[in-house]
Amino acid sequence: MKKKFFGMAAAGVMLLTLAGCAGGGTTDSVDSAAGPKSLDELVVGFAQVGAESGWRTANTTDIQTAFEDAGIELKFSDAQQKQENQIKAIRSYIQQGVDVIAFSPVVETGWDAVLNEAKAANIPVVLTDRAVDSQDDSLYVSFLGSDFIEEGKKAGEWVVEEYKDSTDPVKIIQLEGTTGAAPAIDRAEGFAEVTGADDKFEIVASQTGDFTRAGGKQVTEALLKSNPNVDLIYAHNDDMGLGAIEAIEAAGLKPGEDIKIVTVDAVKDGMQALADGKINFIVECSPLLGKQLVDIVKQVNDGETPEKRIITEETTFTQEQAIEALPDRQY
Ligand code: GYE
Repeated sequence: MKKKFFGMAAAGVMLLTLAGCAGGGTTDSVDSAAGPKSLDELVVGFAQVGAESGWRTANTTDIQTAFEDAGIELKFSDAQQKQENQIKAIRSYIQQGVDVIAFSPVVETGWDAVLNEAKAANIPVVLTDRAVDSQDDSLYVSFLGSDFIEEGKKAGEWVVEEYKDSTDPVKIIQLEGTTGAAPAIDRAEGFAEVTGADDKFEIVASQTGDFTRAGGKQVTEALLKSNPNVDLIYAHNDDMGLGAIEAIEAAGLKPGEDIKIVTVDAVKDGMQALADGKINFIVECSPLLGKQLVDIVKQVNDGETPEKRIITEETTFTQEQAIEALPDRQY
């Protein structure tokens, strides 16, 4: 065991040395002169956002399972929703000389420095789930995840349809995801684009609940006091919607009836609330990215160029559809 570890470490040093000889820092793919490694020699470092939601937990499990099934070693770190922790984890993966780094950036901006360090070390980076806002797209080999603007639009389209016969103003509270995170920015944008076409739709308050249940509850409690006549809550994820349900019930109102709720994700707890009529509509966002991430790692290892942008396929759910889908829902 010890011997094998030493052998692997020595191979890692050799790879780094070779990369150095090849003039590392100028390419964004693995040094092909070293040839593909066998899968049990590969080491991938994954820097996860945290464990803020049901979606995130399902995403972590799916990624860990996929790498285990593929027989590829996965180093895992949880940044507890802090960018500085994620940067530290990425730097440590660079130092350890992993073969590929994958991460889900907690916020969009502020990654260029650390991604340039990975590039200089010739370690390919894969973005999973969330995007970075960088001018330089040579800093990552592929971005695998959902189209969050599209998700926001789908939420908005349901709202437009639901209130199509109403001439009264529709007062909306928006529970935003983590400030500066791609899904928070884009889900707000897509929703505003669709509902903004008719000025009867009024976003009367919009605040972050940080993608957590506790955050959604707390923000809703406070916002219901200043906006007692709200018609609908648009939450950027199920967990915040589930928190909002608690706050609405505590205020003596009926979620799904007195105040309608639209969310994004479609995790089991959200789907149950939709089936129970407490949420009215959910836009799906799939956390099952593990197998596709493994495929990207294999392609990079084989010296192939993965697709730069891989968009996850997703659907939407009404109450009837949730009741039908629930028994087979994996997460
Ligand atoms: O919707 C939310 C999670 O980045 C798509 O992060 C992900 C989002 C997901 O906390 O529940």
